Amino acid sequence: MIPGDRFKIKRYFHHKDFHKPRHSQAHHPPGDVRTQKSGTREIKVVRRVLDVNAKLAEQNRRLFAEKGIFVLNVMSSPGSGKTTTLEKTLARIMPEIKSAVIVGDICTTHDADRLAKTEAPVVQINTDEFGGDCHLVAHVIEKAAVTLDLDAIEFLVVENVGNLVCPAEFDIGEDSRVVILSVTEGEDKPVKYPLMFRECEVALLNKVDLLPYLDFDKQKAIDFIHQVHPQMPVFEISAKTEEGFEPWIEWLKDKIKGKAR
Ligand SMILES: Nc1nc2c(ncn2[C@@H]2O[C@H](COP(=O)(O)OP(=O)(O)OP(=O)(O)O)[C@@H](O)[C@H]2O)c(=O)[nH]1
Ligand SMILES: [Mg+2]
Repeated sequence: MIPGDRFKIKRYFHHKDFHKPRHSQAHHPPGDVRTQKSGTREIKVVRRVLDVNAKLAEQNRRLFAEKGIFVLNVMSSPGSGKTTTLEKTLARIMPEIKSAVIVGDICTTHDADRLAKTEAPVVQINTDEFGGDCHLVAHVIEKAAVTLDLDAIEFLVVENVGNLVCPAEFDIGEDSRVVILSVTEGEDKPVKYPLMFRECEVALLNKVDLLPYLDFDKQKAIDFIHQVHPQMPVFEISAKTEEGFEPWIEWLKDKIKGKAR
């Protein structure tokens, strides 16, 4: 068993058109990598997990390319505003852009319940019963994705598990990655968790409506982002008020249209 073999999913469908019977195309790479421990052996095992994941991510990428689906992986610390940003984003781009969501959490279906109100088909992945993986991996995404009607969507957004570290290490076959940093987290997160900011294409600086009440130095945060990822586009937004949403939505639509069949 590899991390990510351990999950359960719950599907949300609002339109019968989106319904498609699940079929078992699960990949089960050989070997129980979790049982091997310590020293150089552990390093080899970790590398093997990443190698296996990379292969499965490439399979996902080929599948999504075949279907002309643009896949976005949204990552951040817990509570930065991933779900709120997606609720507001989907409300703006649907129904023009046919969208679906995969959402990863350790426990609960709270986020899926919220996102299902957008009328996008939503698949919730929970990792709790099986050890609570703190990130999504490629073959979990594949299992969730094949429950969707991939011929009926052009945009698949994945809300990763709230965590600023591990999700950045796992390719899931996405086209692009977005990191959300909220102004309540402190300016220095990009330099404390550089991999996440290096690996993402765009950063959203969220909760700017709270700036008048905080000591947060916005320019300092942007400078830290550019220290680890020079020229990274940073969109300043409030998912609550939708301030600053236009450039973000424009960026996203361009990306989706660029991938269209
Ligand atoms: N003031 C303000 N609050 C926000 C904003 N965006 C999100 N919030 C609030 O922040 C809290 C967390 O937002 P979520 O969207 O659930 O955050 P999340 O990143 O999806 O959280 P996890 O999935 O648990 O990691 C909620 O109470 C939101 O209402 C914003 O732009 N401004
Ligand atoms: Mg969320």
